[in-house]
Amino acid sequence: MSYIQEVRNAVAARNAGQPEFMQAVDEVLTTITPIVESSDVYKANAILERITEPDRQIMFRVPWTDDNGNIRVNRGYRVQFNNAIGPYKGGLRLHPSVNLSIIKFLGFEQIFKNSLTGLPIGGGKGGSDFDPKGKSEREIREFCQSFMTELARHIGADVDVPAGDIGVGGREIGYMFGQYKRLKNVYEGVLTGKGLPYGGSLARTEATGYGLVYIIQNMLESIGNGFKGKTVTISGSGNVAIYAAQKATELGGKVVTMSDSNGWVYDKNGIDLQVVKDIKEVKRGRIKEYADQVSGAEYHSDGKVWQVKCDIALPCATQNELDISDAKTLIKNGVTAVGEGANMPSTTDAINAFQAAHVLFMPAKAANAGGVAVSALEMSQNSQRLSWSFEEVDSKLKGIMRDIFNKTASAAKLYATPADYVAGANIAGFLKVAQAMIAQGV
Ligand code: NDP
Ligand code: 2IT
Repeated sequence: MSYIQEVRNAVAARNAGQPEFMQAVDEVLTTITPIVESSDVYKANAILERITEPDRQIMFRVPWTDDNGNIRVNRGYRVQFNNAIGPYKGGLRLHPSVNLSIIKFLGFEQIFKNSLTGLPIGGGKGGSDFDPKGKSEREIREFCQSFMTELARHIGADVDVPAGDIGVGGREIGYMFGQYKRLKNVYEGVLTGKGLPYGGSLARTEATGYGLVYIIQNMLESIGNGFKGKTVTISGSGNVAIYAAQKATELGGKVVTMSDSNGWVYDKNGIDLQVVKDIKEVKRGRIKEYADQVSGAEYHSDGKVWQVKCDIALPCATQNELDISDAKTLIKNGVTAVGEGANMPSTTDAINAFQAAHVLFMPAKAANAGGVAVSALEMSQNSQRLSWSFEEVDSKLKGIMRDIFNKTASAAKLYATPADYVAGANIAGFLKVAQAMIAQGV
């Protein structure tokens, strides 16, 4: 049995009942085979065994009281996966589906994504099975404070720097930052995605969506193409989806769909983002309201946005939201490019189908790295006690996404198949972390 197969089996045995984590591990192990088999150094240093086992996995009780005075308990997580190239860095997710498997898949992917950014950040992730939907401001605040009361002892500006993810935006980061400061009496860049008056970076809100569109533009330009005149379908209507839609529209694309967990909207005239922002960022409402406000727009509570004919598909909601039958529909309808704004939104079968059909496919680790890259720029600004202009951060983001595209494309060409960006991103991300781990000893 090959070294990779042995490690794979051992990881599966040790992590039974963690399908999302195994899905992420399998994808990486399969695609880095040419590197691992090219030298004994990886086996001799047990790099695969070490990179698949988190440095530590923290699970804790988060008690809070609801507006009726009942005491409620959720489970909090922080998985500190790998700090070979920098402090642990990765978001916090608040969603009822959160469990150890999901946090570990996200933390594992973050190692390679953060490496690809070229910035000094390790991989981590956290969150809770708390459901923010329908909670009052006071309940959100109390939950965030209670969550941070435990998390504070495990993090720090040079140790582990959390940020937002599903269910965590500026409001939640603000409450968590306030609680950290109260407990530690230290003013430091311990979280990113902060508000602008207290150390946040301009362009962090836009960064993941903008970065996604920048790298897809780079990928399309490599075949003499671009967003101009293209029909774009987007899933989700949160932070990533909204700013991907904004930049895709600015570059001349027509975004015709957005969704949330209840349903999706189709607007043949192109989504009016002001309406979406008002529903989602101001009123915290449902995407259904878009069709009530915009004439000609359709709302569907069944099916998915992937049934709409498009040139470019950008899944920006959640893991495994695009499966093999969605991929087949997209291919049949002539999709030319897919970019993953969400983490692991495409199932393994769907990725294989896109690649077999020669659809340009940019995986999450490369495609959505703009968010964490600007988080690392926020850390730099905090350390320097300076803040950069929007234009400065945005232009750095563009450069970083271009660099990620070049690294991913050249690793694919050198070690795998040209335009196999899944292999390219995994290999390029892995090599830097593995070299750092080897240099630092066991
Ligand atoms: P938000 O909470 O802002 O938005 C999430 C969106 O996805 C909402 O429209 C939500 O709908 C939908 N969604 C979430 N879970 C599900 C589900 N189980 N089924 C259907 N729809 C769902 O999160 P973000 O935009 O920040 O994150 C979206 C994705 O992007 C995630 O995969 C995240 O990990 C990834 N990502 C985020 C980054 C960031 O900087 N924020 C950086 C890199 C990746 P509803 O409101 O109904 O739940
Ligand atoms: O998945 C991700 O990269 C994020 N949610 C952003 C992490 C960060 O630290 O900004």
